[in-house]
Amino acid sequence: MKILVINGPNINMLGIREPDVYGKNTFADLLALLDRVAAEENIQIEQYQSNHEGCLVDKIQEAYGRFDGIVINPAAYTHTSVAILDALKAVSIPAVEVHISDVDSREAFRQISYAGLACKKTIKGLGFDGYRQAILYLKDFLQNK
Ligand code: CA2
Repeated sequence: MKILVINGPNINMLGIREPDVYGKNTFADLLALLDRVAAEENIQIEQYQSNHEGCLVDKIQEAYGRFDGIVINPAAYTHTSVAILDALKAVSIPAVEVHISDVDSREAFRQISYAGLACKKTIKGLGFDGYRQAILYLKDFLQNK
């Protein structure tokens, strides 16, 4: 089973600012955590981060025929990007949307998600554990489909 984990803009800055919103752990901590989860669950994962919308679209397209599932935190592009929504629909790979913070209790513009419209599930407000839960959800979904 192969899962692609995609993170959008500024996620690579985690732990540097706004620890009250996103926690004090760094992006390197997140990468290491997910590598550990994958090893424990016997899942192959690839992790990708970009600050560029087109690169995220390219990566989703490249996943077609190569990955069984996608975990995606499109970060700010969640709330703006029809291109990412269309790419997820185009490849039709089961996807789970993750947000570290509870976007529903923040500004109104963060309560709109385009990417989420193409996802099986959205996990928000659980910090880094949301990514772990997304991987476990996809594992279960893919094994029982
Ligand atoms: O809660 C989430 O996971 C978000 O996707 C994070 C995005 C934000 O734009 C979304 O609305 C919710 C932001 C990513 C990280 O941004 C940073 C900002 C300051 C310092 C470090 C990271």
